[in-house]
Amino acid sequence: MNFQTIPPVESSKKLLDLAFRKAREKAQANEMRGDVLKAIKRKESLKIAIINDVLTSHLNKILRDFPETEKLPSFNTKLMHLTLDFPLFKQSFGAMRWAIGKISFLQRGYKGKINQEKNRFHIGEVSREFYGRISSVVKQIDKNLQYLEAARKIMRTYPDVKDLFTVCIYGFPNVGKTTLLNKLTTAKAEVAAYAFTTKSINAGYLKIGEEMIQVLDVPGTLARPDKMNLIERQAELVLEELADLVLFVFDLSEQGGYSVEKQEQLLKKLGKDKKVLVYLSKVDLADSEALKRFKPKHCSLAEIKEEIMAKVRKE
Ligand SMILES: Nc1nc2c(ncn2[C@@H]2O[C@H](COP(=O)(O)OP(=O)(O)OP(=O)(O)O)[C@@H](O)[C@H]2O)c(=O)[nH]1
Ligand SMILES: [Mg+2]
Repeated sequence: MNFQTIPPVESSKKLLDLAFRKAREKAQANEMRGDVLKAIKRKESLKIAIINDVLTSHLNKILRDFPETEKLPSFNTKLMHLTLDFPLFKQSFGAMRWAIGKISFLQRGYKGKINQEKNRFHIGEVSREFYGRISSVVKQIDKNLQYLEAARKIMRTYPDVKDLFTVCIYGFPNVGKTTLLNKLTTAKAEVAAYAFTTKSINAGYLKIGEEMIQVLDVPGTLARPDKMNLIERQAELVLEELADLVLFVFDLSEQGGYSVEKQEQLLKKLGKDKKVLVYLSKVDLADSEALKRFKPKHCSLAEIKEEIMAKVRKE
C-alpha cells in the first residue's frame, strides 16, 4: 500500500465555498425562460442539486482515497494504531457517511419544498434555509475532516514496505546505518555527519541469486519508549514485526557520539528471538586497541550477504 499518494482533505469551509460557488456559476449560466415561477424553481432546484453533487462526491472521494483498514496487512494496521488516534480515525469515516446521507436527504426534501411553493417570492427563502442546514451539517464534520487531514500527513511518513524477506539495519543515530544500506543495496539514501539524518524509513533492495531482499534502514533510535517520536515508534515496530534479520551497526570509533558501552547495552536489548548480525562501522577511525577489545562476533559486508542468503534459504 502506498500511503504517500492520499490527496489532501479540504476543510469544511473550503468544501462549502466550493459547493456554493459551483452552484452560483451553474445557475447563472442557466437561462431564465418561460413561466417565471417555473424558471425560478428550476434555477433553485439546480443550485441545491449542484451543492448536493459537489459535497457528496467530495466526501465519497475521501472515503475512497483512504485505504480500508480491514484489508491492510497487519503491520500497517498496527502502525495506524500506534501513530493515529484510531477510534477518531474510524469515527471520522462514519461522520463522512453520515454527512453524505444527511445532505442527500436534505436535498430531496428541499427539492420537494421548492416544487410545492406557490409564491415565487418565497422560493429564495426556502433555498436559504437549505443552505443554512447544509452548512451546519458540513460544519459538524469539520473536526473529522481536520483529523483525516492530520492523519494523512502522518500516514505519508509510513514506509512502503513489501512482502519480502526483510533485513533491518538498526543502531544509535549517526553510527553509519544509511551508509551501510547504500553499500549493501542499490539505494542512494541521504548520509550526513549529524544525528537523526534519516527521518523516515529508507528501503533498499538487494538481489542475491534469484532472491529479492528488502533492506530497511530505520532511523536512529535512542530506545527510550517514553520519549519516542513518531518515526522512532515506527522504527521499533518495523524491527519487531518485519525484521527477519537485524544488522546492528556498531560505531567503534564513538565518533557518532555514543560510547562503546552504551552501544553494547542497546545490542543486548535486542530480543533473543531475532537473528542479529553486528557490523562494525568507521573502523578506519577507530583505534586498534578498541578493535582488539571488542568481543561480540561481527561480520564483514561479504559475510553479511552470505548470512542473509543462508537465512533466506532456511525460511
Ligand atoms: N570515516 C568513516 N565515516 C563513516 C563511515 N560510515 C559512516 N560514516 C560517516 O558517518 C556519518 C553518519 O553516517 P550515516 O550513514 O548518515 O549515519 P546514520 O546511522 O544513518 O545516521 P542517522 O540517520 O542520523 O541515524 C556520515 O558523515 C558518514 O559519512 C565509515 O566507515 N568511515
Ligand atoms: Mg541514516
